[in-house]
Amino acid sequence: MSGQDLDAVIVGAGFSGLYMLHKLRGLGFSARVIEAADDVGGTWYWNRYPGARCDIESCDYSYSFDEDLQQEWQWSERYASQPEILRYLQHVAERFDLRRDITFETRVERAQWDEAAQLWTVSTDSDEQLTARFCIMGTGCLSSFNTPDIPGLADFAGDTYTTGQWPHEGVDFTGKKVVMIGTGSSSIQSTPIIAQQAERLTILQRTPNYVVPGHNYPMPDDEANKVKQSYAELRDAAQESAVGSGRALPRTPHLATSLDEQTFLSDMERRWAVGGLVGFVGAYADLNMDPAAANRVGEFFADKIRARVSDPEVAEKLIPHDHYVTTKRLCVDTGYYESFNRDNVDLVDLRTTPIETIVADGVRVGDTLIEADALVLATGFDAMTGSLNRIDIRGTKGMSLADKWNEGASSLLGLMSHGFPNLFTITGPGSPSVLTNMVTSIEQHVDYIAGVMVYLRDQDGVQIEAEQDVEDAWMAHNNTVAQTTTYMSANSWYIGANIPGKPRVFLPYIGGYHAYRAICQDIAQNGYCGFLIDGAARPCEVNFDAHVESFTPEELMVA
Ligand code: NA7
Repeated sequence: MSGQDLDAVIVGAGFSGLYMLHKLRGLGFSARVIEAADDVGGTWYWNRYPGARCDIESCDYSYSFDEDLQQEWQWSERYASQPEILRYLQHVAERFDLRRDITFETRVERAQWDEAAQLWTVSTDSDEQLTARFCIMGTGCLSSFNTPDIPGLADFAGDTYTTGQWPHEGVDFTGKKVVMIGTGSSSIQSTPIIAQQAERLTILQRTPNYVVPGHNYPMPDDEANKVKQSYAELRDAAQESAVGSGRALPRTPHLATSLDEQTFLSDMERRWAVGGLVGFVGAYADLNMDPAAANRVGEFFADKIRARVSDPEVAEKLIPHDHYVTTKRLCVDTGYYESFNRDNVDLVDLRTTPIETIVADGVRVGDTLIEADALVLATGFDAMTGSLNRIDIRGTKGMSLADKWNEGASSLLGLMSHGFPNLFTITGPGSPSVLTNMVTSIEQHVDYIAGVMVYLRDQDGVQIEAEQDVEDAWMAHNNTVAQTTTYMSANSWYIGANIPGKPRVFLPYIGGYHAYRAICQDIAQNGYCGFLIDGAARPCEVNFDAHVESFTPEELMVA
């Protein structure tokens, strides 16, 4: 390599960056990971709030790339807690000797494409500069925390905690009055634990969410062994699944709207008894498409809330009313609703009484001061684009990626964006990512990116980038598929609605993991058409619609 430090710089040492490093090493590429934290883990390094846990079953939410790894690692619970996932990733880093190629406590600030040299120059906050043929972003989909713009936030005299940047030493809320803002997954997981400690916990809710029970349990040895013996089938099933999960419950072969009451209820009860989100998201062919189907399922959820929350007024406040089930990320709980049956937990509906201001000793909601010693911000993330836009990424002619995405993120397959040669985004906008089991999607992307790099190397090529026309076609396809669903109607972070001023584009690809994977394969089999190799475009006949399960209203009637 002349004038070049590495084949690839990888940003981030979470699930994406770790596997990318391992994969590239195995293919003979030189690579270095740059990581802001002082250890591996990514999302699972930062999100240490009490109760943080994965919503996908542990055996599913784990790497499949190495048989010995999956045989030797034993998960202790059905859904792994944050500390266990972090230990797993630390184990992976040790096992594959990854740390020697990771620079910790260093944040990438800028990445610039040098057109003449055809190299990326990556600059960090420690004034280091690395040059590499490829720059690969493993920056995560939910890693740029959203600090709400609430008047007086800086005036609060007590301690303020954000769920996505929780203190490593933990927080003891014993004897404290705690106010938590937000009722997404992070709040739903942490509420039961904070409620047990705090003298008083007040939850400030802007939008209630749909929540399914996790039914978490310690994994008995015989079940863990059974899982290990069936990993091959589990992983195969994940590859064929719309949500990239080998544990997804099969779709009921009837529409939610066509089932008689008794059959519908017994089907929903069966799913409820299993628990977990992958049993619900694809339960019926019409669920994500027909408001009537979503309402029927939503009413089932509402009745569950009424049954679990003793105070009927509180129960009604907790029932979602402004979006269809699944259109905002379904949450999974352990004891969330029961927390509201405690004497020391209050729920405030911000839609009825908004926050006026935060003051030194609490939060003023309407005319009432809610006293607080501690404030917990569980206010979410600038999803999918936040962490990419935080880096000053400059492509051809100095174009900034953030500027290109000013009107909405755009990429080919969530992997590459025209004007940014040799820059890959793992689970970038336009990829199935957050609508799937992230680990399945991450492994698919890493393998695919590595495949592109090997193809380029085999062709003696130097530069590859998305072709603008094909990128536009991909985004149009993504939008068309999203428009057929109820998802577009919700003010979700999927669409950027949680960040003031963020352009509204449906960010994740909603055609399903299996369809996405098949499209990627078609493109690869056609010589990676849709990607310009050293500036040369090739015709791309790949039909994006071919693999997507779609239903016309007439077909829905008979599905
Ligand atoms: P989420 O799901 O984005 O939840 C954030 C919550 O914070 C949500 O209830 C928001 O209400 C609320 N929020 C955000 N800003 C404000 C302000 N200014 N005032 C009041 N309430 C506010 O983030 P999580 O961390 O819980 O979960 C993220 C993902 O992690 C989750 O989906 C899983 O994939 C894992 P809103 O709904 O916007 O009205």
